[in-house]
Amino acid sequence: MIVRTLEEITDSPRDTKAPTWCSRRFLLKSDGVGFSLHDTLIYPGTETLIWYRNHIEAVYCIEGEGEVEVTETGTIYPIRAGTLYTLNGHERHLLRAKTQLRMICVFNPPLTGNEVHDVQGVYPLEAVNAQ
Ligand code: 9YT
Repeated sequence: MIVRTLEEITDSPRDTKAPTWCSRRFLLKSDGVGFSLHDTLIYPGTETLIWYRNHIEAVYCIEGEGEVEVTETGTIYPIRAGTLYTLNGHERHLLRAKTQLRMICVFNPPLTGNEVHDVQGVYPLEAVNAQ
């Protein structure tokens, strides 16, 4: 059994920081469970371009208010606590946080731990220096 707390992950190597978000990565590829699970904060007033070409991500909002726009269609979905969106079509999207969003994110295949988006909003299939 794997047991971890937010307190021990915060500011550890499992806490990945980007300009518009931070991601507390509770489960990673090295844990061997077939997915990764993250507690992510999206900072208020930000917009992030994301495109998971190599991964499926499910995102469950537990705090905050914002929206996600599918760039190909322009469709906008509001996000608030209790909203789940799943990028099962590898949709390129813009994530906007009106207030700080707290999201529980699950990735398949699992992230290795060091991924941050490149200029196209993409994570490589496997980042180097896995934790
Ligand atoms: C919701 C979302 O995709 N945020 C970006 C960070 C990502 N959740 C991660 O790497 O944990």
